[in-house]
Amino acid sequence: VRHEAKENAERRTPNVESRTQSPPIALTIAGSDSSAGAGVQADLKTFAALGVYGLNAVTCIVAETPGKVSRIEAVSADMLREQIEILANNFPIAAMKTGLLYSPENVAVVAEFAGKNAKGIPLVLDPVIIASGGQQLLQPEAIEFYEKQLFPRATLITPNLDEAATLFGEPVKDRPAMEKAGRALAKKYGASILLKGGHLAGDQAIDLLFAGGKITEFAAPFVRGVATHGTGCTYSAAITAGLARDLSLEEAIERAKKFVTECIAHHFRWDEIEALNHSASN
Ligand code: PXL
Repeated sequence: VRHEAKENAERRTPNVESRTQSPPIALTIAGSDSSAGAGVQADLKTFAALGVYGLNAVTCIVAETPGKVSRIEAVSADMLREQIEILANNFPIAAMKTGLLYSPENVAVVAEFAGKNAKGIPLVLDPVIIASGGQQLLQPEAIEFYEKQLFPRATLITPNLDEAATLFGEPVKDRPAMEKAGRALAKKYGASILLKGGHLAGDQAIDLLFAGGKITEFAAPFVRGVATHGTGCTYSAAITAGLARDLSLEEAIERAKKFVTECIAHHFRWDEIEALNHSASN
């Protein structure tokens, strides 16, 4: 009995070593996804899974299930600024990322913070424009604010093929087009670009990193037959977690790619729940 009591006491009071080994801190500035597969929820889960303490500043609230966005409401620019400032003034943020910023006003708030108070902090920018179900998430007027104010401050920008096509102004549908678009975007924004080729045909999901005039390829087996939601959020959050742990950009991407591939292979089967709901209502 005494032995048990001692064990319990130890569990309640961690030893000094584990108390002082505080995890690094990462911040996500993104939207809230009610179905919790994407957005701040995906980011915080990813940070936690990778041993990083996650902070969040919410830009908008999205009522949705995977594939169906029913309503989006913006958080005001003042409220977003307040969240970011209180966090920045009270926590040593080691790395940060942005997801859906939603409005031009919110992009401007983040750009001001990233350019002034957060100058030395690595910034991973996931340029969320359209949901995986095809719905427009970002207000179209926000793209210009992104390009002029925020992209030049990014450590890494992580467009998928559709987002790269929107930014590049031409379709990006094969490997040569990826190389052309990636080079051009890296030069245009003065930032490293991770162009995600996941949606290309083939048995490998291939991403290309354009950094320092060099192209590096990251490949993983493409997991077929799964309906995914939030993979882009999870990927950029995992890269941010790696940077918070002081990994190089290449190493952070390599580990993040493995993590996302693993998450996709073992993901929550939303499509099965949807099928059950359908058969119950018929
Ligand atoms: O997966 C893109 C995405 C990002 N952020 C939020 C979202 C979504 C997709 O629906 O809701 C908040």
